[in-house]
Amino acid sequence: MKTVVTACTRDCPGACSIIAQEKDGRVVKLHGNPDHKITDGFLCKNTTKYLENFFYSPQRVLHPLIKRNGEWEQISWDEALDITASKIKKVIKNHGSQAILYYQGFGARTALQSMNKRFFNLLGGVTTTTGTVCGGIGHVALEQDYGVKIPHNPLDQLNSDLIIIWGRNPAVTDIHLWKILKKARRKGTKLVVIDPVKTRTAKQADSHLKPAPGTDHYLAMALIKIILKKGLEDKEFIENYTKNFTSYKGLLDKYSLEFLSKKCDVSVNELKELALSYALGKPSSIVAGWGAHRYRHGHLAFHMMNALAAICGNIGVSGGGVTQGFEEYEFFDQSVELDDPGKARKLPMPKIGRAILETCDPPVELIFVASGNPVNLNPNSLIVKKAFEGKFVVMIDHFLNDTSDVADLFLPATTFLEEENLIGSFGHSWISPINPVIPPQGEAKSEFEIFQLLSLRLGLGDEMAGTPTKWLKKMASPILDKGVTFEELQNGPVEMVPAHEIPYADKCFKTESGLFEFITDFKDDKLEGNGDGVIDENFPLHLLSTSPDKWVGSVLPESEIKNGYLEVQAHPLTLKATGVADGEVALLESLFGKLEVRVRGSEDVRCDFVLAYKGGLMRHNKNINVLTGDILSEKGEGAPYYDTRVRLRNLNS
Ligand SMILES: Nc1nc2c(c(=O)[nH]1)N[C@H]1C(S)=C(S)[C@@H](COP(=O)(O)OP(=O)(O)OC[C@H]3O[C@@H](n4cnc5c(=O)[nH]c(N)nc54)[C@H](O)[C@@H]3O)O[C@H]1N2
Ligand SMILES: Nc1nc2c(c(=O)[nH]1)N[C@H]1C(S)=C(S)[C@@H](COP(=O)(O)OP(=O)(O)OC[C@H]3O[C@@H](n4cnc5c(=O)[nH]c(N)nc54)[C@H](O)[C@@H]3O)O[C@H]1N2
Ligand SMILES: [Mo]
Repeated sequence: MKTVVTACTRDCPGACSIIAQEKDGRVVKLHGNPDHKITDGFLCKNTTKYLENFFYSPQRVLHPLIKRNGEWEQISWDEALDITASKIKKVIKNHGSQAILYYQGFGARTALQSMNKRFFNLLGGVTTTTGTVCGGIGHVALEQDYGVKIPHNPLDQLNSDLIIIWGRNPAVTDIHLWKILKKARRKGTKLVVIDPVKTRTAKQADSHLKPAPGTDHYLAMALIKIILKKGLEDKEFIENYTKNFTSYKGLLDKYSLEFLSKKCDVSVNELKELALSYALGKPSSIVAGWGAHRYRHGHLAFHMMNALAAICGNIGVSGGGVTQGFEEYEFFDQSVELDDPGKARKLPMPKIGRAILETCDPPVELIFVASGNPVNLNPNSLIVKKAFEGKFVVMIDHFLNDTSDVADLFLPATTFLEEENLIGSFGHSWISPINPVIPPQGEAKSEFEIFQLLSLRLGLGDEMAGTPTKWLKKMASPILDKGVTFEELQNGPVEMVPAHEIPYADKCFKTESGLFEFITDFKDDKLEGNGDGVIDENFPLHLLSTSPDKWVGSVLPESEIKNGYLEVQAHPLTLKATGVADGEVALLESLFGKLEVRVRGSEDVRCDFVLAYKGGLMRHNKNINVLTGDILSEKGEGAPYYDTRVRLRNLNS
């Protein structure tokens, strides 16, 4: 039995370090690696079952495929690469390199994927995406207020008196963070959840506030008003380290506490209780998730969380702060990607379908998708599908999915058990090695090799030549400069920022003023509706579509892929008002599409929204994104999925 250290590359903050066991040429078991302080020697149930559900699944594609007359046919790598290279040449000759769209999803975020970008830059600059369908909206606020966004090490949460888990469901989406938070609770830390849904996390917390969707900024403003009224603010911090406090107070003065409480639909008593415990916690921390991002004005929620932390002096102290995502490429030298050669064009990821359809001069002719399933996971997926249908689409993936339904060529990729790579994380600051446990299954190739082979066919071979080790060493040079050897990096996970290094501990901020900067104003007349300030009364309910427990993104185990209906949850009063019975199939409609769904009555949700999971397959009529609107957030070029308004109708009405 041989063991190899590798890491999970799936779209999750864990990026777990794994010890894989190999016997007779087969990977037989995956264990968590105890040499990682955050992922700490255990794996989620999805990864524990990775071998049977995904790696050795008969559904995994192990040979290049081409679609002929609507059917997939196996072809050789030579043929697949020749076809791809000649398409690239032809499109560049007839329309220029901008007519190629490179779409990189979030299915894996490894270091060597920078080489994909290098390849497309070497072509002369292609069309890529700007903005994101993941975070982004709140990041703008964090960067504006602090200068740069720096989260606290998850282990620093153990030093908190009180933790607000804000728009995040770590019991499902980040089990290692959840384990740390539960440990903090056992030591006496109070856990408060702010979420419109009574999630698995909320059920195990000390208290739970259930605001109306998209109203977190009002909620935070209410907390701040109460704290200021009681004189519990940290005057020293405000005076010495912040800018715009007077204007910010002026902004607060425009709203009464009763108004704010009504807006977020949380009682003044509950607000007072949380305000006091947050202000008296020495320190208190905010662990924010992706829920509050997914609104057109999601940046305001983050501005106000930041303001709350600043008012109480909870910035720059151990156990404090506002922690959101980490940057997975932060520690790598990304100059291998090369600079934009000047001709690169960018289309907004949250509106990718519409943008492709509207783009001309030159129009998009060839689309390359790597580790993404935009036809499933991007908003308004019917428009995305329509836009992709007219183009030649090449994709690199492990499985056929909704995007492969509109693809022409499928190139099978290796996984983290078959390739050499490195990976950062969006949940902590560790870098983990990815090492091949066994040779690639079937004819799968790493993305790195695929782009090398294409570059040889396009006369760019010299620019992409070399082993993965050569390029990884170059990308890891900032890490090697810190005294870590490359061998250490290959042998096991490395912590880049220790828990005792506290963000903004010197109280110096990278803003222009060098101070923490409060937001000074916002207009709340256009915050509602489908992005235009107008609420169409025909579509009274928000549509929330969150991360499922049983799968990650849109990669479902076979047991979850079945016919039937997408299940959604609605409050019993919503069912009563719409004449839909618990368990019944009903029609869910938005301005963008309609879907038959099975409705479950649940007290865990509020009356003003319907709750579903992301990632169900379109071909089984379970893709929630046929309903979501492809609008852009006010800031940050993000996707405000949860602003989509829907109505629920009895099928017989
Ligand atoms: N309605 C709704 N939609 C959402 C969200 C939501 O909350 N609600 N969440 C959004 C968020 S947060 C995100 S990040 C996006 C994710 O959106 P995507 O990144 O587009 O989707 P995923 O399903 O995570 O992954 C895409 C593909 O990557 C493939 N893949 C996995 N590993 C590898 C690999 O090593 N190599 C290659 N080549 N392929 C690989 C998988 O098989 C999968 O088909 O979805 C967004 N969409
Ligand atoms: N098992 C599993 N784990 C995953 C993923 C997965 O698909 N499956 N996806 C991964 C990805 S790509 C990401 S980005 C992360 C996301 O990680 P999380 O942010 O933890 O998860 P989400 O389910 O996207 O949304 C978080 C919560 O926000 C709440 N919410 C919705 N609207 C509001 C609001 O207006 N205010 C507040 N306060 N809360 C609101 C939702 O009810 C939900 O419980 O998870 C990752 N982990
Ligand atoms: Mo995400």
